[in-house]
Amino acid sequence: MSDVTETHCPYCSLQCGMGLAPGADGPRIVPREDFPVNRGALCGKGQSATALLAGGRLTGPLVRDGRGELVAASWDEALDRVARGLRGAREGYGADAVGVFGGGGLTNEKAYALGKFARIVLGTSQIDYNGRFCMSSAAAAGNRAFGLDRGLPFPLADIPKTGCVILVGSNPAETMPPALRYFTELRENGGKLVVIDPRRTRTAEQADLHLAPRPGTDLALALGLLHLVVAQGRTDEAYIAERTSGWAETRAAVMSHWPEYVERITGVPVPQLRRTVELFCDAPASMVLTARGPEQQAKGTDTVGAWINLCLATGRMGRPYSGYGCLTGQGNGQGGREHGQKADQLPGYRMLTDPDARRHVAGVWGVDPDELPGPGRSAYELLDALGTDVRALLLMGSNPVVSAPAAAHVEGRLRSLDFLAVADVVLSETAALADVVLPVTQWAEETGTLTNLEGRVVLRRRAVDPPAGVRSDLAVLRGLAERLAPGRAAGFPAEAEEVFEELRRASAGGKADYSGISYGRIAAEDGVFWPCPEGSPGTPRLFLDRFATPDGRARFAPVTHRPAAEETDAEYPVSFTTGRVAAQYQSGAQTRRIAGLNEASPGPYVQLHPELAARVGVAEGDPVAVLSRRGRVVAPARVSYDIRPDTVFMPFHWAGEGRANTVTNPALDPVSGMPEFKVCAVRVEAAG
Ligand SMILES: Nc1nc2c(c(=O)[nH]1)N[C@H]1C(S)=C(S)[C@@H](COP(=O)(O)OP(=O)(O)OC[C@H]3O[C@@H](n4cnc5c(=O)[nH]c(N)nc54)[C@H](O)[C@@H]3O)O[C@H]1N2
Ligand SMILES: Nc1nc2c(c(=O)[nH]1)N[C@H]1C(S)=C(S)[C@@H](COP(=O)(O)OP(=O)(O)OC[C@H]3O[C@@H](n4cnc5c(=O)[nH]c(N)nc54)[C@H](O)[C@@H]3O)O[C@H]1N2
Ligand code: SF4
Ligand SMILES: [Mo]
Repeated sequence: MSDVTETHCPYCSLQCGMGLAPGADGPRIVPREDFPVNRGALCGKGQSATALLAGGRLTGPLVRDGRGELVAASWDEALDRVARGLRGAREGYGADAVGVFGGGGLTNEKAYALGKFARIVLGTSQIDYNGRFCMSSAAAAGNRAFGLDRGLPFPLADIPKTGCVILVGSNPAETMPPALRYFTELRENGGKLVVIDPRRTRTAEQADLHLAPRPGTDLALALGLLHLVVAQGRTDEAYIAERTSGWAETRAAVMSHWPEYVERITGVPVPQLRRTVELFCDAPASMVLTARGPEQQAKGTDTVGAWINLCLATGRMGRPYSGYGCLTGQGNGQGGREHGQKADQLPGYRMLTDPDARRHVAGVWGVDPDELPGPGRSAYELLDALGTDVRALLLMGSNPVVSAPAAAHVEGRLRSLDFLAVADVVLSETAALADVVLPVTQWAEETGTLTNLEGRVVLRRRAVDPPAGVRSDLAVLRGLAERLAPGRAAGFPAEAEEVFEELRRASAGGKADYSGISYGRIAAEDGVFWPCPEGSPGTPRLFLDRFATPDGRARFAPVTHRPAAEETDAEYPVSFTTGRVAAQYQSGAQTRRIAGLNEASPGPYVQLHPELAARVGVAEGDPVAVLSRRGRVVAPARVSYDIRPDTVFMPFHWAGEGRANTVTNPALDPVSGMPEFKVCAVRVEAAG
């Protein structure tokens, strides 16, 4: 028997396979060359992930004392305090005065248990999670067009086999380095890569063609490309007739988006639009992949809809090596949105408003369907309501003080709560505001499943023992259920596989059907793709025969361009956009505590073009202030030709003076609730 435990990285949605073997100073990472997604490769974050098992993490519960300090406490004391805080809000103001905020990094089992806990222990409708900030627009557009939302409708291994990929607002060279290989292989096979990003990123450097639109204009860009497709007679009329609905209205909507008009909106020259259409349509098969660039906009759902339109009109959806896909982000960005921590959702991607869904899930939970609350608010709306009608919050797996839009406002809302409990691995900026901090086990210390960006359900296995003072999220929910609804505590087992077995039943017959998946099968098959009803082999490729809509046809979205929620003007003349760097993860709560990653990326910066830098009077490394209607941040200038002169970029991984989200606009997409992280209007000044 080998002493290597096969498990997965704690961070992003690639869920790279890795092995852990016992070493002299804690576990040692050994590559899993046979795991198909990453074939042994790991990025710097994955390679250093064991560091946080040893140090920099929480090792015991903390409660706020009479002097306002967080001090060590026993688990009983901490859980009693949380139960009191949540019960107090409920008794004083009603069940909806208690909020729950989850995360897309939580395992399927945790996401499932958290949703169940909110609905049948707390009885609140006020639950949502950080996935709203991540891929909710792509999810909404996918549901609208295909009747189903799975990030990629095919495995990553299909990418090298297509002829052309348009990668829209995605920077895998930094955000999923081991996946870059699929794009390299595509080009080695003669396929073409088009990258659309206002910045010339390390990903854009690899492209055959790089389009650099003004932030927030992807909707116009996609419509402009489809206009050219129609004008050049390159639509696939047989496919449109056989497999889609709604083309006539969409075609009409597209016709007003002339190339010259689109060039004016986006700043992308007409010849580049034409070249993109050529590359996309000349290839026998092609793909459009979006990530946060086009999605994190107040029109993200319509924007993704427009990219899907392009795939449908050219007959490139539900055919081999073709189609639209969204690259999800967090470790369980996919599964976390399927099992009920979303405001409107029940397990198996069922909807809370559907009477059959309520009956089925209430049956599994052993409660009356009428007892289940209705849909609650989306994530930002929930954060915005803290301290007003939501008086107490249980937060598990997110750090909104750094990652929410208009973060200074959100921080104020969190401070105005009557009671805040945070379950986390580390003392994040948000945990530091809590009345009670519950320290939880991490990836390698616990078992659970996650669903990666391909829809592949993988099994993270426990490889090491946690420190004595920490408990798993599942044990935390169990402990709280015992205190708040003892008769229901048995429905909250601390053992992950037991939760998964119930999740299988709850998801059976739903869109995200996991009933045929078991821990044993996942281990034997390198993961299993949902939908997977009992007896099914799983579904690596979706929609080859029909779409998941009632009539089996994909629906076009008749969308037209609209401006960003906040356009530039004389007072705020520059576009502001945000994103990621390779060595830091999200709010940085975990990665800022790892020495090697901090050396690689020690702090925030403002990327700006030499022309803008000269106008403002700053040189490389000088402090620059970025001001919006929400607030002001300061960080060193990074002067670079790799960005449009009318745009500045900041990574959002840091707190304090360089917190990018102090500046961002919380304008929400009306369908998905996605905030406009990728564009707002700012003024840039020298801060020296
Ligand atoms: N190193 C690292 N990796 C990560 C993460 C991390 O925090 N750090 N997070 C994970 C998560 S949760 C996610 S969601 C993914 C995100 O993965 P990505 O979507 O690849 O990451 P971002 O950097 O947010 O955005 C991608 C690109 O969008 C561009 N962009 C900005 N505005 C616009 C616009 O208006 N239009 C277009 N077309 N592009 C625009 C930015 O310049 C940026 O290069 O990464 C995952 N992987
Ligand atoms: N300006 C700007 N803002 C953004 C974005 C952007 O592109 N620009 N991107 C948005 C996106 S896509 C995302 S996904 C969000 C993410 O932002 P956050 O939701 O803040 O994500 P993380 O920083 O990963 O926070 C996860 C927290 O949970 C803890 N944690 C990790 N695993 C577990 C666990 O198993 N249990 C518990 N209880 N805790 C755990 C971590 O230590 C950390 O404190 O940020 C969004 N914010
Ligand atoms: S790409 Fe993502 S899953 Fe893979 S090692 Fe890096 S952070 Fe981990
Ligand atoms: Mo994300």
